[in-house]
This record gives sequence, structure tokens and C-alpha cells, in this order.
Amino acid sequence: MTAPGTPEAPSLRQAAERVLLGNWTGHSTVPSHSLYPHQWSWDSAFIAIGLRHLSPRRAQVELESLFGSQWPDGRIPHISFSPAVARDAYFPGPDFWQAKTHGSVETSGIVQPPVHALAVWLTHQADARESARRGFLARCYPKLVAWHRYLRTCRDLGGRGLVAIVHPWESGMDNSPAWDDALARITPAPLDSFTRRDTDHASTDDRPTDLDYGRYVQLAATYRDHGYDDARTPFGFALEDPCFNALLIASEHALAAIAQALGLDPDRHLVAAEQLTSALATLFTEGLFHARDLRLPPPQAGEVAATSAGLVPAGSVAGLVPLLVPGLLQAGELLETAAGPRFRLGGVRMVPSYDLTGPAFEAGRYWRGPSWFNTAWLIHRGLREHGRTAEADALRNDLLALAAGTDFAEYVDPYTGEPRGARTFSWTAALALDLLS
Ligand code: 9WN
Repeated sequence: MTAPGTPEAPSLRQAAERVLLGNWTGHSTVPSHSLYPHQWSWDSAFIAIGLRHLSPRRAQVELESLFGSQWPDGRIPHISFSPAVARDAYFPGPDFWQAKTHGSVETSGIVQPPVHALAVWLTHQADARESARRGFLARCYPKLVAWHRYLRTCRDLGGRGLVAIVHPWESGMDNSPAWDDALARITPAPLDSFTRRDTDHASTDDRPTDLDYGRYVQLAATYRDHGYDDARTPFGFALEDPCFNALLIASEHALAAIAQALGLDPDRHLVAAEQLTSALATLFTEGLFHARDLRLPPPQAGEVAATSAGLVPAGSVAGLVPLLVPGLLQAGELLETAAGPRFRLGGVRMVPSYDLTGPAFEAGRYWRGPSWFNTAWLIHRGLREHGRTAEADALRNDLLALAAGTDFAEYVDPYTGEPRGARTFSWTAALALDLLS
């Protein structure tokens, strides 16, 4: 369904640019001054993808300032804290994470999905001559290689060649129902041991619950107390997420293009992409990619395992994101699922974050149903990748109409389009700008 009243492109473009200029801090962009007043990892990648149309130079600075917080082991932390912001403006802040890697940059210790190589490549292409003159790709390439190496070695916790996330925040889809069963095994930190700040700025109905937060805090504190050492931490939560791994594949393809542009051999990246793609296939069942729970207790005698492969039954939008993988063998079945009753691509205001028919569906609560602009952008890219132009055009129009009609909301009700969470949210503006360009 295309929402009526798609605004004139020039005014929407200007409005999106105003959001990005307003959220710019001098070297990077905050997702939202109120709710998220620091630099977030995958946000910066999406933001650069839009910002490149406004200022390729600024998009480069955005990404390179994020890479400035990279750890010696190659990880790119999910938050890079701004020293200009009050230490308790966001929870958990720098005092909780206690992670100062080098220099004076304070960061979190977990990661987010690896969209960065794709963002670097797209940013370079926005002004390839000037980017080459500035040595942008040459500086980013070794950092991206180290980042992917970290993920493919330290985070291959299942030994299958897929990356595992060790915290729901690492998925970028914090309270997705796909994490519910795994989280239920985690004893939450006492609620009086921390103070949330998110609910100062957004309705409690639109956010994760206190119980979720207790578990998030517990998991992060365990990792922190083991020095963020992947070999030593007893991870109670470890899952292979299809979105995270599909983005790594897309980024390996981008790294191959970057290597080629630099006159280097792209083969190692193409081989990595191929290996990841065949490992990703083990997450496919019943028309959708599902997360694999690496901590699933073995079935008791006489009990039948939920699925033989340890796959989580909950279906989320993360399972559709592999559509952007070039040459994906499962694309046809995945497209059927996307258009079917569970996700109703083209039949609701924008693709929902969780199965519309699922038992945990909530139209307004964060990643438990609402439609998000970044996942719609990724699926739009996947539709184009697989030649589904009409569906891609319709999703593009839906995204633009909703961005315009909600003052660039963070997420929306998939049925009504009602805005939820933050407004003037950076990646919503950036990705709208990208689709207008
Ligand atoms: C925790 C910044 C981030 C996004 C995530 C989104 C939300 C943070 C939070 O905001 O997560 O990282 O405080 O809820 O879930 O995808 O990167 O926009």
C-alpha cells in the first residue's frame, strides 16, 4: 500500500537535511539529542549513507570518527561517548562500561551489526575523485579488515563460521521476541541497582520493559567484569543472528569492491562472503531465516527439541534482511514470506519488525512489531538486488511518506503509521535522503 500524500521531493529533502544538520555535533551525528546523545555504531553507518548526498566529506568524517573508537582487537564499539554530554545523560553511560580503549575515547564494550564497509563504499562512490585524493578508502580498509577479522574469529562462538551476538543490544533490535527465550534464562540485575534514562524521553509503552533492562544490565556487567574478553566470558546469551550475519556478507562484498579500487586482491573477501553465505543457509527454515540459540539447553529424555538445529521459532524482520545478499538461493521463498500474512509487505504501512501473526506482537513497542526505517531501507535494497522493482518502488514511497508524515520518527505503528519513540531521528532522515537521491 502506498500511503497517500507523498510530499514533494524538494521539501522533504530539505527537511531531512535540516534533521541531519541539527543532529551533527562537529565530527559525528547523534541519533537523537534527547534519547541517544552519543555516537552509535550502526546508526553512523546508516547516517553516512544519507549524509553523503548532503556532504560526502562530512559522511567520511562521520565514519572515520567512529573508527577512531576502534579497539586494538578490531572491535568497533556500539557507542562512542561524547565528553561534551553529561555522564549520566544516557544509561548505561561511560561509568557503567568502564571501557577506555586508547587515547581518551570512552566507549561501550559490545558491538552492533557491521554495516560499515557498505557505508564506506557508498560514501566513497558519492564523490570518488575527491575521496581518492583524500585517501579515504586507503585509511578505512585496514580498519574494516580488522573489524571483520574480530567478528569472524573471536565471535564465531558456535564454530560454524557465523558470528554470534552476546547481548540483545548487539543485534540493534534490542527487545525483539527472537531473544525472549534466551533472555528468560538470565537472572536480571536488581531493578534498584540502576536508573534508566530512556523513559525520561519516550513513553514506557514504546520501550523495553524494566525486566528486559535488568537482564541487559546483567549481561553487560558480566562481559565488563571479564574484561570484555571473548575467550574468558561465560556468555549466558549467545545467538547467531541472520541480520547481523547478512550485513557482514554485504560488507564483505563491499570490502571486495574497496580492495579492487585500491588495486588489491579482492578474492579473500569474496571467499569470506561465500563461506558466510553457505553458513547462513543453516539458519533458513520454513521460508525465513531464524536466529540460532547457542545456549539452548539439550532436550531432556523423552522431550522433542523445538527444532533440531537450535533455531529460535520467533520470526522477525532480521530473517528477511538476508534478501540483500547477492545471489541468495533462498530469495524466492523469502520474498513469498515477506508478502505473506506474517509481514504483509505492501499491505501494511511499512514492513513490521516482528511477525504480525506472532504471539508476542505489539504494534507500538520498539522491536516487537513497529516498522523501522533502517530495516525497510535494507529490504528495499534487497528487493532491488533481486529485480523486484515494483515492490521496491512501493516500499520506497511508503518509507518517504512515513518519514515526511511523522517528522522523521524513530519507528511507527505498522497498521496506522502513528509515530513512536524519538522524532527527528537521524537514520530516518538519512535513509529518506538516500532514497530521494
Ligand atoms: C541501545 C541508537 C540505538 C540503535 C538501536 C536501537 C536503540 C539503544 C537503546 O537505539 O538501542 O543500543 O538505548 O535502546 O535499538 O538499534 O542503534 O539509535
